[in-house]
Amino acid sequence: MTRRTRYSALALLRHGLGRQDWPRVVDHHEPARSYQVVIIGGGVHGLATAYYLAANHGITDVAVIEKSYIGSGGSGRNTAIVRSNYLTPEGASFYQRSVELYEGLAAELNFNVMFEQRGHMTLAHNDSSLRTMHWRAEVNKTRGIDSSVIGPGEIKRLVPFMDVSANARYPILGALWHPPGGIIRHDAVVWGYARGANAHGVHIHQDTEVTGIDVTNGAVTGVETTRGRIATGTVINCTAGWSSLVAAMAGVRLPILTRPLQAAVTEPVKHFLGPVVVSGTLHVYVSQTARGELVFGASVDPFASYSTRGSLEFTENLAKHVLELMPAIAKMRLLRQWAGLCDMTPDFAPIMGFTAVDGFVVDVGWGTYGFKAAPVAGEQIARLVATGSVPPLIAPFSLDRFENGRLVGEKGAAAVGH
Ligand code: PYC
Repeated sequence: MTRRTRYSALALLRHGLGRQDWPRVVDHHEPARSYQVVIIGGGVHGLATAYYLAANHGITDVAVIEKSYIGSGGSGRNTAIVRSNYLTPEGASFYQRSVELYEGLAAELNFNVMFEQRGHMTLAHNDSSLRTMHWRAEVNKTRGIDSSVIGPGEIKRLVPFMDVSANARYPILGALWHPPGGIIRHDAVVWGYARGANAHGVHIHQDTEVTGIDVTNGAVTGVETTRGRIATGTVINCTAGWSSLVAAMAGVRLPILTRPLQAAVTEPVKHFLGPVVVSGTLHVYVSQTARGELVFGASVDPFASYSTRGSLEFTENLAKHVLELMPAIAKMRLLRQWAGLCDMTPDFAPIMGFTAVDGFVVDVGWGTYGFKAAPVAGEQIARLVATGSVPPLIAPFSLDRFENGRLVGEKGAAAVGH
């Protein structure tokens, strides 16, 4: 790190006693006329990529362009779940690296990201989902991932309030149990990466929108922004929600449909829920935050849209499904609901790598998996840009798989049916 105040107990004491202000986490800069690398999107993917370009490869002449404020998109709207219990060998290895990076992130960034590995439990209410859980567990084990199928007795031990009796309307036959999974403070991850990148000299331009990408003779030459033109030979599209529109600016077509994903949070109550609990059959996942709120999510909305507003239909269905699982919380009040945008690909796997336009790199198509992938995507895309070659961990996720038919079917690892 070139310049930054280390956060520590001593620094806290010094600032408290001296009544000093803390330095800004992100400095303000006027956009330079050119950068070696321009990253579009100041979410956790863009910021992580900028951080690793600087920290791992010494590439610091980098700008992150964000049309709103950092973390205002999917990075601040997800339900903050981290896990690596995926269905495909490619997906499991990739997300496992992300869990490893998350485990070391607070120390790496000197920022408390509050990662709590409380375990991740995916319930099976019928034979076919139990079969998928066994499949996932076996794939996971081949990747060294701690993941196994457990029965109703063990589920009851881990989540005592859960009704595992055979009389339940949707009886619980078993679950995929993944102890390293958990939850994290998503805004802290955004700010930690931003602070790290900023300290290395990366420029983070908020309130700055990319309005065009200049391509000459098949190669990127710059971006047009609401604060002027910036020349560059490398543009990385790290957007979510608008990734296909941004790619179209460079003349690149992406097989993406954007759909909202809604979530909601309750008032805080005393702690009673340890693991993250997921029920695909009931289209719901729930975790309890450190403050005691329950955070719920469901399936993506059944239509393409760029709306980030919540709907009453979502809340009614959510309540119905949650109460099948946890009738005891019927009197809890929901405080807020919101939506984020998910860029869905045909095989539910992301698109990472080079495109037909020289210098235009994509890190997009994250569907409902984006937040948990940010550290590894940032690390690997930075490596791709720095070395000019595709790292093996992300090679399966290239755009040309939709032409050559080598899809990475990851729908079976979705938290809920979509
Ligand atoms: O894949 O774990 C997941 C997830 C939870 C919410 C959205 N995606």
